Amino acid sequence: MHTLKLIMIGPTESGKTTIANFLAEATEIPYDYRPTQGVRILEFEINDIEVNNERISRDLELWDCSGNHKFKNCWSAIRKDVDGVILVYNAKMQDSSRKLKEYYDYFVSGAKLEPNCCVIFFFDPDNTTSSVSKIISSSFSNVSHVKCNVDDGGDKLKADFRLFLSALIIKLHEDKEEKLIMSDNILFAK
Ligand SMILES: Nc1nc2c(ncn2[C@@H]2O[C@H](COP(=O)(O)OP(=O)(O)OP(=O)(O)O)[C@@H](O)[C@H]2O)c(=O)[nH]1
Ligand SMILES: [Mg+2]
Repeated sequence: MHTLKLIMIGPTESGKTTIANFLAEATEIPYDYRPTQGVRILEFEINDIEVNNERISRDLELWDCSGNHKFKNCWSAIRKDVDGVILVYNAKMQDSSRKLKEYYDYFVSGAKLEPNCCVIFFFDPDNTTSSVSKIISSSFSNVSHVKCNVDDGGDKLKADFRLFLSALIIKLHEDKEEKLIMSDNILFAK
């Protein structure tokens, strides 16, 4: 089974590196903001993902990308062979909807991924937003949208990540089976 390639992208200082480190259990948190230079690739294994009543393990590559447009010339290389996309924004920052749309168009639509290959995580520093942003939910109506916090909601964040992975792996299996059926039909028709 191939290593799953996931891209984590969103505006600068939205929490991508914080979340990526937490999911990969890479460092102690919290830590100070240090802008990511281009991209960092975190490789780790995730165990016990439930897929069609079975528990499986998968190797992951989590590409923690900079949100800064000065690295835009790397985007096409980053997007290559991507399986899933995690969009991240900070509820306190302005104009997130427009910014996320640009990342979504490039990394999800541009990679010909379907909306269920994407999930939106948002961090609310003041913890004032009880629910997700309606503007963002309506702009990305087929994308799951979950609040996350590495401090008090760490378990929930891990659970949401696992749910996303499980749905993504099921989708990839279905796509593979569909391709096999199509290639069998082509061979049969010849
Ligand atoms: N306490 C807490 N702080 C968070 C959380 N998510 C993000 N932060 C803080 O928000 C800031 C965001 O920093 P990064 O995660 O490095 O931001 P980034 O999105 O990777 O930014 P770029 O690499 O520049 O694109 C840091 O100061 C984090 O400590 C969270 O869940 N809890
Ligand atoms: Mg970063």
